[in-house]
Amino acid sequence: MSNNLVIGIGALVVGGVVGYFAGAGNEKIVEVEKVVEVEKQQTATLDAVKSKGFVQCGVSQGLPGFSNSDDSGKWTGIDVDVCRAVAAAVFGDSSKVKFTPLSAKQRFTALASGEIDVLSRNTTWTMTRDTQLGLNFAGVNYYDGQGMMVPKSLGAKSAMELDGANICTNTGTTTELNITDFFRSNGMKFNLVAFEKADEVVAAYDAGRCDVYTTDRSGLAAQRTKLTNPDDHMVLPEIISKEPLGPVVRQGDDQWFNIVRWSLRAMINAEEMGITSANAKSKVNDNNPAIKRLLGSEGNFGAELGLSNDWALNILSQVGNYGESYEAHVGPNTPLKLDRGVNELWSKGGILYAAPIR
Ligand SMILES: N[C@@H](CCC(=O)N[C@@H](CS)C(=O)NCC(=O)O)C(=O)O
Repeated sequence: MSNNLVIGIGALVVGGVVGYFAGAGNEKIVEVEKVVEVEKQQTATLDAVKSKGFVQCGVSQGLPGFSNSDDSGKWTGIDVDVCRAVAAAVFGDSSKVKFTPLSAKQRFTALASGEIDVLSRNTTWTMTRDTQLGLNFAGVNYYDGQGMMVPKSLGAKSAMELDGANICTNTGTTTELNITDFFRSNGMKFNLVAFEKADEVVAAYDAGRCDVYTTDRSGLAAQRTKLTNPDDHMVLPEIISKEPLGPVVRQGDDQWFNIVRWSLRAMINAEEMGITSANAKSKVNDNNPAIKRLLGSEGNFGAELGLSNDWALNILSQVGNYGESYEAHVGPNTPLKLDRGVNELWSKGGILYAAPIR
């Protein structure tokens, strides 16, 4: 059904372009070729993923709570759960996913070149990334902001006391840009020490090569756990930027974009409806029609994505809702100890607000 829809749209665009270029000779043919290419891309990712049998997901090289692998090679984290959710939606099996660890610098090229199908790697949604890289952000799975960590022995209580500091961070990030804005706009000097690999940043900071470690505050919570003496360090109160982190896909394949976007939304909507990994299967015939639509016993929502109608049931029973994922990987009972804060549902005072399934 969705294939027919896509072909319909493709044909419409061809008509429009031919009309526009009528009488312009060769340009007409070139433009039509472009449209056919666009039409192919519209379903290309789902078809390619199905035929290879797994989703190739780009993640970090190791950020506890977000995407991290243990000694046996098992990946866990809230970003990993987004990848598993997409696999559950497509295959009915959340294990049909492979992970590509990427540095911040490598990530967008890996996605644009087709090396990965989706990037789920604590990546900040910014206007330039959205408009200039041929990519689209499919949502936000963690609202963050940039912070600064210092050794307690430095004696600083505020970022405003850091004039002249040596600051460690990662290359290819929004972090580098924000820290520069912050110091310049406050008339302070600083020396940036930037590394490509996150563990190089941790090692340099731990060895005392920098006075300050700056990154997303969730990243500070994660990387702090790797320091020799985590309790000897503190995070300063200032939040110097907005870092909405979320999964990214290539532009030009709306079907795949929708699959990733609605997989995340299904997890958020499920939490709002009280659907968990433990009860999802028993709620299929619930009296609430919104629950029935989400779990596939009413409507045709999976088919409209090019999937089966139990797409979200598979996500929820195998991966869980957003809150379960949060609590398991980054919440107060994990080493990161992050309160829900703004990442709480809108109905509980946070800003998580997923469009409804209907
Ligand atoms: N959210 C920022 C920063 C992302 C980033 O790369 N942060 C580092 C520091 S937390 C990181 O992910 N390190 C883990 C890794 O590279 O494996 C961005 O999108 O530019």
